[in-house]
Amino acid sequence: MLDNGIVDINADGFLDIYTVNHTALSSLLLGNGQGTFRDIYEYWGLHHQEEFPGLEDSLVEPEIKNESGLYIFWKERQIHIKFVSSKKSAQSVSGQITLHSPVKIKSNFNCEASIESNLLSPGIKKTHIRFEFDTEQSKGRLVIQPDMAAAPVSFHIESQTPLPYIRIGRYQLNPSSHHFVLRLKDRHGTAWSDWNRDGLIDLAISNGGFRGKTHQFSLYNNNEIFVNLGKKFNQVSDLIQMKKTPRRFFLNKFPKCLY
Ligand SMILES: [Ca+2]
Ligand SMILES: [Ca+2]
Repeated sequence: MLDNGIVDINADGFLDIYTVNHTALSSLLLGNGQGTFRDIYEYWGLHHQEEFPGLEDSLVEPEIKNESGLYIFWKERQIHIKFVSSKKSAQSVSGQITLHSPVKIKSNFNCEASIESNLLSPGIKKTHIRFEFDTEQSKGRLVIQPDMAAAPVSFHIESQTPLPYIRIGRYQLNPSSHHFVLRLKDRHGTAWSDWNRDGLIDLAISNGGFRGKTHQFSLYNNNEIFVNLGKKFNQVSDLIQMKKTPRRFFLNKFPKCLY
């Protein structure tokens, strides 16, 4: 756990707890004043990516009940793509993954995968991975480890794979097209204040600096502000156009930025 906030989130007089830890699953724990807490993170709209709630990194794999599909999820800072099929198929299950990060293929079981990297700028690589699962087999898995877990990950799955077959994150949600982007936040710190003075405490989250290369990820790496609506938080960072930009560099040594 990297940071936490201990505040009365739901204004019932009892202190609650919110935790952040880089790209990992957070907790939003409502206290009852008796020393026990109820985790409501799943329900209050603080997911890393609105399109794919349940994408956050976890130590636990989503439960897969041998239902045929291409399961894509984060586990222990690695992207897992798991192929499950109840019958052999002549149709290939293949695609391409693009990341703005150096990447290692940690394992590929019943899956051919190859890396093609392009140097995007000093220290940042744009990496393409082509993969194809052996559909003669009932199971396969590709595990890749990006150097920067919060860098966006673009998928293009070939169109012969039906969209309901593609299942993303803990909730195994289907994407709306064969091209989709997964984006985890690199959440570092929290601050709580009743920003709009409506009696409900609101939340600001600071995100990491991509090792001093924030300017190359400016579309994805802004800090976040959430307004508390009572039983849900509403992301308003874009509405107030809060942008994170590098301000200063340290003497040409490690390119650390101040924000
Ligand atoms: Ca409370
Ligand atoms: Ca408020």
